[in-house]
Amino acid sequence: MSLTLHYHPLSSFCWKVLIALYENDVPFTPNLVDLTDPAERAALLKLSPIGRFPVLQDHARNQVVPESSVIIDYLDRHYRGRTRFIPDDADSARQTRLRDRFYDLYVHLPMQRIIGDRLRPVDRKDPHGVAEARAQIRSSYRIIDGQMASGGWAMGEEFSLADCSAAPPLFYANMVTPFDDEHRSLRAYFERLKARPSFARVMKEAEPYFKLVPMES
Ligand SMILES: N[C@@H](CCC(=O)N[C@@H](CS)C(=O)NCC(=O)O)C(=O)O
Repeated sequence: MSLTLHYHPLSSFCWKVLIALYENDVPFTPNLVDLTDPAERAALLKLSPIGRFPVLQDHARNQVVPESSVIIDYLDRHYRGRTRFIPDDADSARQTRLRDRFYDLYVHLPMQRIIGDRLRPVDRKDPHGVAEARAQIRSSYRIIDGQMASGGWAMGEEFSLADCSAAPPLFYANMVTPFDDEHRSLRAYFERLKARPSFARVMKEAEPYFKLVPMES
C-alpha cells in the first residue's frame, strides 16, 4: 500500500486526517505510534523532526508529509476522491484555508492547552493559561454559532477541509468547556458532524482508548 499514516487514535490532529482519508475511502496502512516508547518516538523524529503526529508517508511518491492541513491538501491533490477538500476557485480556497486556520488556532490549540494542563503534575499547573484558553474557546463558540446560523457545512453546501478541522477540536472542546445552551447553531452543526460517516467511524475506532483521556483537572 502506498500510504502509511503515523498516528495515534486519540490524537485530535490525527482525527482530522483520518476524516479526510475515510471521506474518500483512500487505502492506507495505519501505524499507531506510542510516544512513550523511545524507539517509536525516535522513528517518528526521524521522519519529522518536530516529533508530532500525524505524519503521512507516501511510499509510491517517496514523500513524507507532516502537518494535518498540509496532509489534507496533499491528499486532495494526489489521492483525489468524491469529497474535494479545497475548492479550485482561488477565493473559495483562501476562505476554506482561513476557516481551517480559525479552527486550528482558536479552538484546537486552546483545547489542547486545557487537556495538556490536566496531564501536568499538581505543582506545575497553569490556571491562568487554562482560563485564557477557556475564554478563547467561548469566544470561538460565539463566532461559530454565528457562522453556522444558516446550517450546512463550515463553508456552505460542500463538506471541506474546514469540516475536517472543526470536528475533532469541537468534540474535545465540548468535553472541557461545554457548548452553551443558546448556541443552537453550533450544537446543530456538531450533531451533523457526528452523523457524518467519516467522523462517526473515527470516533468509533477511538472508543477503546477514551479511558486514557484525562477527564478531571
Ligand atoms: N500543527 C500540527 C499539530 C500536531 C499535534 O499537535 N499533534 C499532537 C497530537 S494531537 C502530538 O503529536 N502530540 C505529541 C507531543 O506533543 O509529544 C498538525 O496540524 O498536525
